[in-house]
Amino acid sequence: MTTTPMTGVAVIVLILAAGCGGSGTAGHGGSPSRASVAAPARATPAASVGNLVIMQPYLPRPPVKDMAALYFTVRNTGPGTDHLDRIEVAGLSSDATMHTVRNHTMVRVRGYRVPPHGTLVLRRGGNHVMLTDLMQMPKAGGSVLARLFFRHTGEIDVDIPVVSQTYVPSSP
Ligand SMILES: [Cu+2]
Repeated sequence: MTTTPMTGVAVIVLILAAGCGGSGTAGHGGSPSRASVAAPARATPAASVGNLVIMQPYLPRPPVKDMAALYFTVRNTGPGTDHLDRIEVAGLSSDATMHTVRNHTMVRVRGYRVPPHGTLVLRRGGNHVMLTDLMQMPKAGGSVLARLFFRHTGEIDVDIPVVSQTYVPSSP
């Protein structure tokens, strides 16, 4: 993903109000401004298998039970490309789909590429996992278990902390 220019607080509020389910462009039209461009603190790995490290997973507490989005970063320390083909969040939703944003419009994708010696970043305004028809309302401070299915590395289980709606990660 390319780094987007500072877009300001108004955009953040708009995204939060619209949530992941905002029809049209409002919910996915922009990215929150990055808090800092100076060397961010290195996040603690949440899970690691083979050459893949899952960093900084989070699920903002959704305003309604219809839909939630979750985000994380995958760091690939190896020389080979991998792909995230599927995600399950069995305790929260039977419908987890992968999306991205193109030309300010949310589009569903079949998966994400994890480049060699690179990172896959999911964040507001960009790649995200969307969960619909939630079985329960996630509570801030709790967590949900997600299983990520990578084509080459296989399954990685990740505990995803539920954070406040206003949470912005310090580093992607
Ligand atoms: Cu979405």
